[in-house]
Amino acid sequence: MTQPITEDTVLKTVAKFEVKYLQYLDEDGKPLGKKLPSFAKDTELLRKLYTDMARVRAFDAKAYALQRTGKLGTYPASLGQEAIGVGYGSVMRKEDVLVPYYRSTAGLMQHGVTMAEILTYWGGDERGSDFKYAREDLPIAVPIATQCLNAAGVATAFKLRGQARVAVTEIGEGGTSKGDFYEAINVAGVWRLPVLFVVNNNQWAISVPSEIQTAAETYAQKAIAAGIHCLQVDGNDILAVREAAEQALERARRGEGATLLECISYRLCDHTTADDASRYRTEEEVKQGWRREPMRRLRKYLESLNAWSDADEETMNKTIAEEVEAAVQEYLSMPAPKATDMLDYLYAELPEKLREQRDELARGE
Ligand SMILES: Cc1ncc(C[n+]2csc(CCOP(=O)(O)OP(=O)(O)O)c2C)c(N)n1
Repeated sequence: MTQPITEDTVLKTVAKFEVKYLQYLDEDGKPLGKKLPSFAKDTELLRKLYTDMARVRAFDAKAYALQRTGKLGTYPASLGQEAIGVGYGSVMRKEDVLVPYYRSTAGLMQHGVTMAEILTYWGGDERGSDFKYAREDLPIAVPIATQCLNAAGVATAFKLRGQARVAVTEIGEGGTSKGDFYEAINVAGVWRLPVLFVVNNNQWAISVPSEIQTAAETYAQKAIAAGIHCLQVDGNDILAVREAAEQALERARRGEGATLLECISYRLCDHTTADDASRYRTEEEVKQGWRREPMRRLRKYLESLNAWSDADEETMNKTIAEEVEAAVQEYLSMPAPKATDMLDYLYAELPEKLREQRDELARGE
């Protein structure tokens, strides 16, 4: 009979871990403790963060409508998760690089990618990946978790060049099951890379709930195995997301390496326009999700400071509707791309076979 291995015989503890959780505002927008982050005193900034979340929400709704009328391809909305991308995006500098996944609309918009560019991409036109302002941000990744390795690569370049820049990437909690994710956090640890991995834990990977995606208690703790810093935050509390992201960026810029930030949120929408979430989750669960959503929470906090009114809301909605409409018009009125475009940007020099095909296309054969 085997003897269980116990403390009495051979065991000693070689490491202990804990994961910290950050939250400032409760579900009704009331501060939980006394010490808010210092930026929270700046009500103009809080109003901007609120407006930026509203812009993402309005944009998403429009994208949905465009898809339903055949004017856009499959689209993944961020309803209920706006605080994540607005939070980390609002503390990125221009010279930092965002390595987005398909649900990073909020982060992209914060980093200067236009709504028209995002529509162009989801309309199936690669010109949408040619960001005019955020020149060095990578294109949107649809294959799960590949963006994490790309971000580690970008961060390696920053480190080798001795630049104080950070690569920021975002991934769904389901995506953290992929090998690419583990490889990326591992190399980020070993090489002390200036990279921030933001996990959008919206509880669902299409129809797969969190409980059967991992046996770990948190997604944040995956960082511990990689030897990088980690924190779990309330992803619907923009004060928490912004503060945690800012500290992670500062740490990376100081040469102290990577951070994994798990942002706990909830996907209030379908996975994409091709999904019907009512087939795999209950109305009650979604109702619970609405109680915690990020916009209502910040609005209530702003109202408690007398820094937001119904009139502000009305003006904001009107302005945003106009901005979104202008972006839609820009997208819809784009001339079709040339057929040769699909080969022209593929290689520095086209291989012989492709050159022949390109010439054929150019002749319109
Ligand atoms: C390599 C790869 N495998 C499978 C898919 C199909 N797929 C698209 S989204 C998705 C679930 C992702 O869930 P999660 O990572 O939690 O992100 P979320 O969409 O919830 O933000 C899967 C499996 C894919 N896009 N790429």
